[in-house]
Amino acid sequence: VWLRVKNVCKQNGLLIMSVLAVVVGCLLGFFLRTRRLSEQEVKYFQFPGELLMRMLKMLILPLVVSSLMSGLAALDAKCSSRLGLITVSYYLWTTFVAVIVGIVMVSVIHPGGAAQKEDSEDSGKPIMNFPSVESRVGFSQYTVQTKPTSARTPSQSVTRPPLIYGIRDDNGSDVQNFSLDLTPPPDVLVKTKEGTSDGMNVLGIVIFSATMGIMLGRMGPNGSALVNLCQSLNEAVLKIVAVVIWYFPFGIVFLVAGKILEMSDPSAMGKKLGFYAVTVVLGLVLHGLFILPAMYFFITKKSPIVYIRGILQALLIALATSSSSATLPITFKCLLENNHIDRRIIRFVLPVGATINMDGTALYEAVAAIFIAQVNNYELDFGQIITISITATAASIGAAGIPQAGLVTMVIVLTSVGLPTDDISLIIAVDWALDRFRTMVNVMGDALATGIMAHICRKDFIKEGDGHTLVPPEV
Ligand code: DAS
Repeated sequence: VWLRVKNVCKQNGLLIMSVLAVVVGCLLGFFLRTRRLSEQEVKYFQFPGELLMRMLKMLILPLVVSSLMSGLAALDAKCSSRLGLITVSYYLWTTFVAVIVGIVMVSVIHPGGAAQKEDSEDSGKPIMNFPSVESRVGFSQYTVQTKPTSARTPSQSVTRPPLIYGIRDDNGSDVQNFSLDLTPPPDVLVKTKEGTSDGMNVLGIVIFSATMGIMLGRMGPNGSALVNLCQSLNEAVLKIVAVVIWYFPFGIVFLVAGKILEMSDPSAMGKKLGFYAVTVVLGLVLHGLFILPAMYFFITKKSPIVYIRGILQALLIALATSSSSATLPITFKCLLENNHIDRRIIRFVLPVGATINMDGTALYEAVAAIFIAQVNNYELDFGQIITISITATAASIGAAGIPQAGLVTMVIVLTSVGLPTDDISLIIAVDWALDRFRTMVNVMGDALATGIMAHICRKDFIKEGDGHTLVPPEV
């Protein structure tokens, strides 16, 4: 109990400091706007916030690579049974549905304001040119290059070799074969005011890590050395994230104030942020309180209301701590004692869910990415929307069950479609609140999935004794 109290106080301490940081950042930003600072002074002032963004970017790759590889490798070792296969398929399906819900909500509500065809050169905003997509396959530049776009002229050398590519004719003529070229074409790299920031080859890295994780799992003992290395790396990175998170409040003050100094119309942005928060919450409510319970009802033909009542305590801890990992023991206890789910099912489905199943995070990252595109007046094409769907799903799998992990992996989604990652500072002001709601949906998704798997696999076990002790046939 003491540990739980200490943990909740620690989280609330972080919450209170985050809220205070946003308030202080806003007040400071509006105050400094009256002081008419020079551009150089604004730059110096923004540095602590920029430092926070660089910390997040520094953590992205080790966090995603290690959590994907260790999570999927561990999963695969147990995934020999029907339960594992159905569980992973169900998790991927609900995460993708959550992303689609988010995309529909943000496209209908359009919180970033109607796209005006203003010339972004004049507004001092990052200049970004999305490639005119000539390929007719899926999501354009990031997967299959059937024809070099006009931007890919022979003289423009790509800044980094693609992770995976086929053989192609480099003199700018048609591709001889399909090339799986995951390098963002030069014209998609975001050209900020200072120069060209690099667009990370994120999709390739995510695909590589996921594939490697599954392969390592299939290798059994031969792959255990690398799996252990990834697990240690993941734990080390999570400890660094836990330290960085305590820097958040300080960084948030300068990020929020620095953004307010830059904005041409802060009050309009405040309104857009309000609509953005409403869009996220509506999407989370729709997915968490309607779609997921509906899936539970149609599969188990049991009342989701009774089931959800059994996990209310876990949902409240998720709201308080904004950490699905910290909530795990409570969720386990609720499912075992209140919902009478067999512990063998809980022991497998729940930890896997806390690792790879984050519907709330996936929905949130898709909404946030499209909101940032709207705020920057960029019309995303179909290929980029598909890319966002895939990277938001993958980023949520890579996100850890700790506070504001979704903010860290957000960088993946933004860079996969060449959006300015610095605009994360726009949404950071409300992230501490939205994090709690998306964590609740993450926990809800894992708990309902456990009930569904218990129903689907009920025939795989022989009831014995008091009817709750289920013995698998092989025991
Ligand atoms: N707070 C994370 C969790 O614990 C979710 C997120 O940051 O998106 O699930």
